[in-house]
This record gives sequence, C-alpha cells and structure tokens, in this order.
Amino acid sequence: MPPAPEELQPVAGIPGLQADTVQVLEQTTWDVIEEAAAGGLTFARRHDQPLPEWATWREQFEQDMGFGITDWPADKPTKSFVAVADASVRLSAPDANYGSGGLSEDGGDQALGDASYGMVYLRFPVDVPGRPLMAKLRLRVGDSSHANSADAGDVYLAEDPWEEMEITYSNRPVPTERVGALGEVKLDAVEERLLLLDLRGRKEVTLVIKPTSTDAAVFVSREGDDPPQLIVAYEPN
Ligand SMILES: [Ca+2]
Repeated sequence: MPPAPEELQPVAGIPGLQADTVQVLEQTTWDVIEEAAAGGLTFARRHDQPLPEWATWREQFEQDMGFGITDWPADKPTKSFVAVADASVRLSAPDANYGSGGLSEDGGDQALGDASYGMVYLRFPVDVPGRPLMAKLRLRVGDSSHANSADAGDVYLAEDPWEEMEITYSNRPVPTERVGALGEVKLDAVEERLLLLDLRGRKEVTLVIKPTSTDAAVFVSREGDDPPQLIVAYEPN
C-alpha cells in the first residue's frame, strides 16, 4: 500500500531539486531487479550523460540511508577490521560447533535446504574515526578442490548475540536484512564485495553467508593466514 500523498511531502524537500512527480514503488529495489532479471535484464540509456540533479538526489539518498550505493569512494580513507569471531553451522549436525577451522557454506547436496545445508557467521568490530560511507567484505577462498563456487550465496545481517565456540545450527541468530551477494568465487582468490550496510552507531556487526545454490564454497577463517575482513571507507571527523 503506497503512502498517502500528504506523507510524501518530505520527499520533495531535497535542496537543489524540483519535485515534478512523486511516485513510490510498492516493492524494494531488490524485488524489482530480481523480477526483471528472471526474464533477462536490459538497460537502455535515455541520456548520454547523467543529469546534474541525479548527483544531488544520489548524495541525499546516500546520506539518508547511511551508505554509498555507487562507486567505492577511492579518495576517502579506509579502515580494515579483521573478524573477531567466525564459524560455520551445519544442519547435518545441528548441535555441533564449528568455531575453528575453515568456513564452509553449502546450499545442499541434491537440493537447496537438504541435510548438507550450512551457513557462515562472521563478526567484525566497527570503529572508524568519522562517518562510515561504504563497506565491503573481503574473503579468501580456500585452495582445496571444490572450495570455489559458481554461486556462493548472499550476505545478510544478524542482530542477536552469539559466541564463536558456542554457535550451532540450532542456536544460530536469525539472518535479518540482505546486504550483499557473493556470486561466483574463485579458487584461492581474494574476493571483495560491496555491502549496502548502514554502520552508523554500530560498535560491531554480524554478517551471515546464506547459501543460494548447492555449489558449496569454503573460505579461510580468522584462524587461517588470510582472515575475513570488513573494509570501511569513511568521512573523517
Ligand atoms: Ca573461527
């Protein structure tokens, strides 16, 4: 149900923009892209160059949302955080803890969600001397055969607390909001993915890798020689 017109008035109050029409989608951007992508997605360019007001709109949107949605801000400082906890959880042994060793995610053996299903939990500290602008997840894919994947899953937030040596499939925190996608990950490669993630006011953040295919992936954990990292670009204070 779209909001009533009177509720939309604040949307028009962006400095530097003239509001001609205001329309509200009933779906999220993810929904729209997924629906369109199912039938093959084609983008058409209507303008040779982005219109000047698009930059104004985008900057306002990014400030409101608390994260960047376009290019990595290469001119801004970054800070990297190594995972302080990481673990796999497996449906095949729902009460077992896999807090040490490699991180494996798997959508299933034959079908998504069957007995081979497993997820990965990562926790990072967040402490930047300024306003977080954009974040990316850095993972090292394992070098053993089949550690790579054509579709390694989506990245979600989770809010409930967990402990590295206590987390199991049975007591795992529920993934909440999807903030990114891994897609294909190559053997023994460093893979970095942008996250749509509002880090303002957070002292730490839990990320969950949730499988989207039966093509499993294995990542090096913080016990290994190239631990998972969260890289945050920020506007200094
Ligand atoms: Ca670990």
